[in-house]
Amino acid sequence: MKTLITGGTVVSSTGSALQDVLVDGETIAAVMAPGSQALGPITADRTIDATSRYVIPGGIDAHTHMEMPFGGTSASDTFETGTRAAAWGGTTTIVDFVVQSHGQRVQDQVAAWHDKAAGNCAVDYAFHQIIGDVNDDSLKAMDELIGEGITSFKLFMAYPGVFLSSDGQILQAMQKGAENGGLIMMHAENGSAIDVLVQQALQRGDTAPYFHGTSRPWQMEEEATHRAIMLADVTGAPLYVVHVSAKQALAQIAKARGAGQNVFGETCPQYLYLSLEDQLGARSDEWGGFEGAKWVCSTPLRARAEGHQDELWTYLRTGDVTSVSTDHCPFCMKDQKEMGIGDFSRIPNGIGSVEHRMDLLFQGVKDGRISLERWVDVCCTTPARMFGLYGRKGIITAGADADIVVYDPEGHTSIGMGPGRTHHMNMDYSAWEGWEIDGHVDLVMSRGEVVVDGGGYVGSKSHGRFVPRSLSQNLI
Ligand code: DUC
Ligand code: ZN
Ligand code: ZN
Repeated sequence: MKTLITGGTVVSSTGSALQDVLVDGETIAAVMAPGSQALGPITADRTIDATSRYVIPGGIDAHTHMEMPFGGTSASDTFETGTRAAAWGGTTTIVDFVVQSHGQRVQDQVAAWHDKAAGNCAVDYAFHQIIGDVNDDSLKAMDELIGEGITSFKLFMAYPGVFLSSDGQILQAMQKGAENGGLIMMHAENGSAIDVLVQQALQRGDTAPYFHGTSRPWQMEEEATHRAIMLADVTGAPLYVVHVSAKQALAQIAKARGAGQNVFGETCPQYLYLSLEDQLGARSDEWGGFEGAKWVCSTPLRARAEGHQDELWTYLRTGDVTSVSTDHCPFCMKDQKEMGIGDFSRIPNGIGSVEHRMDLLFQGVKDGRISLERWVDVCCTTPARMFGLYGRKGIITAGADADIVVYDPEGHTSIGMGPGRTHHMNMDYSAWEGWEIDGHVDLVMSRGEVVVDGGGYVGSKSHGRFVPRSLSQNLI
């Protein structure tokens, strides 16, 4: 099956040009000047007219948690519903986290995640490994996983008693990363100190969702980020700090990068757009003092008065924010977030955004925050390079997988659950209700198969495949 995408502007991380794209089966066969006869007359089985639209690589969301057991419940999107929503929004690869908690064996957990995902994904998927219990067995598994295409390992400085590793354990895992080339990903918040602040807030009677934010102040993120950077420096491990929300943490990352260290920062749409004041402090008639639970996640949304959001956009433009993922970890209000009525510490942490990342970041282009090419870079190309997918994913070039999005810069997307709005994630609310985007995902192709077309999902849950990853291709 040959498909010719004509008339569009192909956008890469480095430039844009009017080009035709020929897809043959699952891969891109050629990227050519419009109407080029260099390959002789082209006979395609199907032609897609992309006139006036951008043709970009499929998005890569390198941070999702589908059906993850967490906070006494499980993330509400399954691999099936979550990857379908991803497809709707122009994301054609997710990298999800296999979870190893205390007492669990890493390899058992990897097998469990393969079982959950196989045959249930609308788009391609890969895995990172959470190491929640650093011990001889899990350190050995880190070597084994590299050979199985799982080449990045998340550690936690937060969540004592659940995922937190001591500094000594982190050091050991980093030594392993330095040795085998695995990328160390870090949830950087000082969990022990935060736990005390949380207990003190609850004892004062500060039980509403807003106090989730105030009990995780930016100093706790900056301190942990700095500590992680120092530990990485001692060991020589490459370090990728996930879901950075504090501008001070990013300053630490920028400083380390300036010194030539392999340190990278990820942020998420919620930290670019949402805030402690507007969302965690929200009190609609429907939810009263509890509405802010919709946006309880960690790291937390930060105070706009402190200027984090604007500064994050700046770091995104200048390169010290390496990429934008969602940390997609959805929970419903009913029966899930509600567990924390009267005690914010029981609200399961997480926001669902896998469907909206490409649109929300495109709005940054429209608003003059980032360039068109940087949009593709932070959403598609650098995530591919960062996580060993580049060449196959994250780029429109001959030989790459035909993961392609046709994006209309003059289209419009209304996000939310109301009529005429878009929301396909398995949640009973949208964290982005009412957001209006000056752009639209018109068509999504995953390995040569159209999965979203003309505003409808036409894919299947048997399409997505596990993608083994190489070591990071993005080290300094
Ligand atoms: N933070 C979240 O908000 N949810 C999942 C895990 C995490 O670190
Ligand atoms: Zn985390
Ligand atoms: Zn996460």
